[in-house]
Amino acid sequence: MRKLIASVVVVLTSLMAAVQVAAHDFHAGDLRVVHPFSMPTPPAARVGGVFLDLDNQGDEAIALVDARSMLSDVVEIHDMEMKDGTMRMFRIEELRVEPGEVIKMRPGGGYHLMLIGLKQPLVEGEHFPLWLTFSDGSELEVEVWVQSMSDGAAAADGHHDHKH
Ligand SMILES: [Cu+2]
Repeated sequence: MRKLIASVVVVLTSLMAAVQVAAHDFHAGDLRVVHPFSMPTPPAARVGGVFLDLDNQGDEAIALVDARSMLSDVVEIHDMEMKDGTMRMFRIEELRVEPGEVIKMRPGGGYHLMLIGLKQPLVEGEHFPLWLTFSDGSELEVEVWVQSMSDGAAAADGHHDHKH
């Protein structure tokens, strides 16, 4: 009987794995950093984007103030705006997350982290560490998954289903 239950559990677990797109998250106190991902880059690319969700589950605002990676000279926090009919991106000093707020970074617009001076291409399926610094002085190491936009966005959004 015990063996039967064990195999049922195994089957259920693999079914669930097949339905859900894999996601991962990290915690810095009351701040949850959900599913950091990058899209693969062409061989000669000098920049790459990192996308993640910042979910402030605490009572106080917190801001992302810095980021760094071994794969690029610098990592900047970027936002985007429409100017004269074209989308341009620009660096911001910090990204503030209010209590209860979830900021979702997605390819194609808005906030993102920019790897500038990329030392090697970002290859589908690979992972790399990224260090985030927050306004309370804390630092968090997260693992960035390199995956195509649809996979990365789906995984990050799937992770938020319980909130809908
Ligand atoms: Cu940018």
